Amino acid sequence: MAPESVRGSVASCSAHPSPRPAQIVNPRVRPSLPEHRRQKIGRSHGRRDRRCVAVSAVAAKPAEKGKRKKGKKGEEGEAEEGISPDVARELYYDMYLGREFEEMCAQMYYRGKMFGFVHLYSGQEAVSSGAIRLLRPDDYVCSTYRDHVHALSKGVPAREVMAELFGKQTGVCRGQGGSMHMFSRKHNFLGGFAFIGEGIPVGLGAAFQTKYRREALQDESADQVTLSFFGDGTCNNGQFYECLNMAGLYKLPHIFVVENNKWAIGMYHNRATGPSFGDTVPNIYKKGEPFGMPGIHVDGMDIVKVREAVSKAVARARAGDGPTLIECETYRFRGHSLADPDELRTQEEKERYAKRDPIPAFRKYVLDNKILTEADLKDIEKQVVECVEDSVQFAEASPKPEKGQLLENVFADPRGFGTAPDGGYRYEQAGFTSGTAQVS
Ligand SMILES: Cc1ncc(C[n+]2csc(CCOP(=O)(O)OP(=O)(O)O)c2C)c(N)n1
Ligand SMILES: [Mg+2]
Repeated sequence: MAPESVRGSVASCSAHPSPRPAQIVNPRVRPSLPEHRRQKIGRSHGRRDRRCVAVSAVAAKPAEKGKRKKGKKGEEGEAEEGISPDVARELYYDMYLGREFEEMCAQMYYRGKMFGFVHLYSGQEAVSSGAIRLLRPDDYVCSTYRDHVHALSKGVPAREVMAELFGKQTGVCRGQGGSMHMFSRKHNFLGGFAFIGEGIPVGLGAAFQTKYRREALQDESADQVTLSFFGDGTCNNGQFYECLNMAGLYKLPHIFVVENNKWAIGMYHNRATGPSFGDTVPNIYKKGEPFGMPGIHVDGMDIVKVREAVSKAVARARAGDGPTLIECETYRFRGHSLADPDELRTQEEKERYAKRDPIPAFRKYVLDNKILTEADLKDIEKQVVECVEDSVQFAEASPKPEKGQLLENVFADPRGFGTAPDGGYRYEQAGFTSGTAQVS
């Protein structure tokens, strides 16, 4: 758990002892999904909760040496009697944070505070919060270029994500990564990746090292699982199949989480992807079985269902039973990136999915089932707004990276830039990075 964990009463949520990863059942009473209703919340200026710098990655403690969880009632992967108020608070906070954070990113991008491409996650929050908030801090997550919200769910502080987007030294990658390259070793967050499919083998590698440590090095504490996220368009990339094969072959503790938002930039999924034999439309989840793993289809706009599916997959992976492929049907509420005018998707389609907005749906669920009150939810919303505003002010006030940082983390030895007339290395000269470096 991140030490500087926050959240006020939700903060207390992450400060609660979490004896187990919260479990879900299919609730007996399912509320009908509400009409899309974007909650208008007033911006509260001047009130900043300084604690709002981390959303700790939840959950259970790492397994004791030699013990593998095997899904007893109330344990990982097993259904219980619904969602507790603490878990509901945490999930609502996380989804709401994801949405508010991204909406703020849009504002800041259009004000010229961010550079390059910025891909927002709005609409897909039930997948990130439903899957990642189940994990232990020592589990791994591998993301895509749509990575801000995954990072937040994994516990990277909002301040550090926003500062990274601003290209500031206090960013999670010290301002050197930017939107598509969030990475945090501390949070076992393996990165965002600009190339589609590029992250899957990285996630797979993490799962392989866990298995290797456990079986070859006999380290019985090695029971971490890895979740790799990627989109529907990415499923037509060869790396996906190579990784399915290796994960199935070695029974790796790896969960493939497909965020099927139906579009790959401007390409409609059903136009680009062939159906399985006997089907008329593509079903990505069916690609699991030929590689020796269960393939699950889940409503990715329903956080309860996502958690239930991922919980079972996590229990399976932790128990040594291997990988799972989970296809979450979801939708992005904005264009592919903030540079995309989003003219290819029909208004009818956008409105249909807007009605299934996962945030009001979960809000209604917790109210209908009397898990939380309206006042609880409003309190969470207020805290989130303050947290996001705080992250912007923090990013704004942070220093830019030093120019010398340009030569860090590069493969080439900076001494390869040659010697200067005074015998020193050019890269050591004042102003070396301020113009075009002349290599002698
Ligand atoms: C290897 C590679 N090929 C092509 C691209 C260009 N590209 C960027 S995003 C994208 C679509 C990906 O769609 P999907 O996997 O469905 O993810 P989504 O954006 O919907 O989350 C493509 C083809 C790329 N980034 N990397
Ligand atoms: Mg897609």
